[in-house]
Amino acid sequence: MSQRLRARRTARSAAILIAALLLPGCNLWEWTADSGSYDGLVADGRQAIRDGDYDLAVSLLAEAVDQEPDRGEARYYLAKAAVLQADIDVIELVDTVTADPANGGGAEAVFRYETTRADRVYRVNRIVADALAPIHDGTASPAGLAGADVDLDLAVAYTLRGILRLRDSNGDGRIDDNDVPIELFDVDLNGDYSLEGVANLPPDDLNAMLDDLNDLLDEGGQLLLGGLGGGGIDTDELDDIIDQLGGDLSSFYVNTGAPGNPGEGDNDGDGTADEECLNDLDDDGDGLVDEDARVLGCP
Ligand SMILES: [Ca+2]
Ligand SMILES: [Ca+2]
Ligand SMILES: [Ca+2]
Ligand SMILES: [Ca+2]
Repeated sequence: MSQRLRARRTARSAAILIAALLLPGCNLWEWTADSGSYDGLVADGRQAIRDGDYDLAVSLLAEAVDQEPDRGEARYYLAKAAVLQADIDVIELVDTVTADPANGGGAEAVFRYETTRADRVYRVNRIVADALAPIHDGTASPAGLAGADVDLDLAVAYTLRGILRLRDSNGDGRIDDNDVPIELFDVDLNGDYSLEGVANLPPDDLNAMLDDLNDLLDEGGQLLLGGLGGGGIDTDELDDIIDQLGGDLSSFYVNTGAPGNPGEGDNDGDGTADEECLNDLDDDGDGLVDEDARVLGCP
C-alpha cells in the first residue's frame, strides 16, 4: 500500500470514529462491547441510569445479571436502578424508621404507609436483597468498578422488607387489597411490639409471616453485627428495632396442630404452652390477645 493511500485510509477511519462518537446514543463502550454482551448491557444500563430512563436500566441490568449471575457489578447497578425506578429515598426511609416514635418515626411509621407506597417499598427491597445478597455471601464477585460496600444497603433492605412483610398477610409478595387490612390486623411497633387481630389471619399464614420476619431480621441483624457505619445511618437504633421486632412478635406463633410447626411449645415464655385460643380475646388475662395460641381444642 502506498504511503498516500495509507494516510487517506487513516484519515477516513478517524473521520468515521469521530462521526460515530457524535451520533446520539453512541458511547465508547459500543466499540469494545457488543451491546447484547454482559459488558455492553452493564454499560448501556449505567448510561440509562444517567439518562434517567430507569425502566430501561432495570431491564438491561436484569438481563446482565441473568447472563452472568456471579458478577457483582450488574447486581449492584440493578439494585440502584430499581430503587431509582421505584422513586424511593432510602436514606429518608431509614431516618424515619430510626426516628423517635413521638416524632412520627419508628418501624410503625413505615408499617402504616399508604398501600401503594408500602407495596412499592416492599417489592423494591426484595429486588435489592436478591441482587446484593450473592455479593455479600461471596457467590458473586464484589461490585467491581462500583467499589461499593453492599452490606449496609442489604441490612436496610432486609429490615424494611421485614417490617412490611407484616402487611403482606397472604405472603404473595405484594401488599394490596388481597391482604388483611391494617384495621383488622393491627400492629403496635412503637415500643410495645405486639400484634392485634391475629385471629383474622389463617394460622398458617401468620406463622409463615413470622418465619419470614425472623429470617429477614436475622439476616439484617447479622450484617449490623459487623459494625457497619456511614451513610448517616443510626445502625445501633436499627439493630435495636430488629431485636425487639423479632423477639416480641415471635410470641404470636400459633400452634396449628401440624407436627413441627413453629407454634409448638411456650412461644412467649410465660411458663405455659399454647395457653390461648385464636378468638380475639385475652384468655389468660395478661394484657395480650391471642399470644401463644393454639388451634386444636378451641371452640
Ligand atoms: Ca399480599
Ligand atoms: Ca405461653
Ligand atoms: Ca393473653
Ligand atoms: Ca385468645
